[in-house]
Amino acid sequence: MEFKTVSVIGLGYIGLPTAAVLASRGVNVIGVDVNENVVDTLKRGLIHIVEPDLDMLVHAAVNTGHLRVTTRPEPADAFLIAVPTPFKDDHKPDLSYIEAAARSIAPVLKKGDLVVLESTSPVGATEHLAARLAEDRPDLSFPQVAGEEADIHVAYCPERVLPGHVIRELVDNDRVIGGMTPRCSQAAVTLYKMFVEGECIVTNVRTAEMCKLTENAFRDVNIAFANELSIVCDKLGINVWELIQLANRHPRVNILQPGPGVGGHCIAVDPWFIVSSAPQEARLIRTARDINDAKPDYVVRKVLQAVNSKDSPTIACLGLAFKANIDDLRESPAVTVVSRLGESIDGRLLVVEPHVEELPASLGELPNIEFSTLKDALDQADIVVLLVDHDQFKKVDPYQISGKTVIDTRGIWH
Ligand code: SAJ
Repeated sequence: MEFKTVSVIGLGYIGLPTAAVLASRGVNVIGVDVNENVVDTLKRGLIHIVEPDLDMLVHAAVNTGHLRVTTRPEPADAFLIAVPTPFKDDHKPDLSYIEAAARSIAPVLKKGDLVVLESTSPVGATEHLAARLAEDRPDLSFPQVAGEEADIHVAYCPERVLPGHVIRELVDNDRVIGGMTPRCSQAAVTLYKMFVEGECIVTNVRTAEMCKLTENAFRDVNIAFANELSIVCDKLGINVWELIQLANRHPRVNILQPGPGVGGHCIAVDPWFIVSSAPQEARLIRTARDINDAKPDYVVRKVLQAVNSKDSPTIACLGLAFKANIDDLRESPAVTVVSRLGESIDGRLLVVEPHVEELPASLGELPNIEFSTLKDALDQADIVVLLVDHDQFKKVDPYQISGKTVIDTRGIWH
């Protein structure tokens, strides 16, 4: 099987780097995104997201002509679907972007094509995708009916890259590949071997879907354990970071770090896909979500207690991103903490986030919240709330915070 042209559907945090890496291997890549602004930006060789080294790679791919971007799918030998899978208000997965991707590629599919779903998805989503494609293309056969003889090969292969290290991890990480039939898996392995140096491990489609959810649920449960420990330790007057360091000296213990909550669009979302598939059974996974989701409010209560003993204090809030050294504020617990503090405190809040240019709109609307430099905030604050462990904050000199009430949710100054 040969893939001369590969189409990547969805040019976001996963689709765009994947398209660019494939193009850098000499493959003709057609990048498709429904957002015209994104397509216009990319056509100019620029990028709309922040990820180290991605700008150079995209610029080169567009300049050499190996990456072409458009809003409408065109024929290709393989289609990689990397669209968002958020959840709805009730925490049930929203598959509408996958369905829209299926509708958009169905008209250009031809016999022999491979379709791979990369979006993090609930178990059964790939079969759902294949069913939608079959509905729109009754002239072609699909694996759910034709098995190994199908005209179209369908597989699931989850992305597992860590934001901030995407380009390296795309190439180095092992890939789990679940085809709807062994031949589908084989086709997908051939495709990924064009740029993946890690191992491509084959399984069935439902196991591959569950594997991705399991990885992120495992991390969520481990962080929930750390977050619960931090609350227990507050009650007992124990330094949780020292405790975890000591416990982790045991050869079979590896506890993650407590924080102000779990953010981003993966770890805080994906475990819900397991819970919604097995609500009675997935009790630990649901509890972990609840514990992590409740952590921002716990931090807010701690700050309010500190405020109580002071006369209209000035509060420095350090960090808004969902984790260290990135500019991504999506689902960030730090933003939740600042916004709740802004609503409930009369005093001034000086917010420092070195990775963005201005406050997000939701915070800018509150009159008592100001965007500040680190120096100004530390000079003026009575209370310092550390929300993100950015490198800049780790370098703060102890004298800059001495005499102030410090609430360090990440344990960088403990
Ligand atoms: N966090 C803690 N304590 C920790 C580790 C993380 O509070 O010890 C918090 C972070 O501050 C952040 C959140 O958890 O708010 C998530 O950060 P993260 O670094 O754990 O994960 P993500 O969301 O950046 O990326 C994860 C990764 N999954 C795993 O490590 C199992 C990545 O490999 C996945 O590709 C990505 O989700 C994804 O796209 O699913």
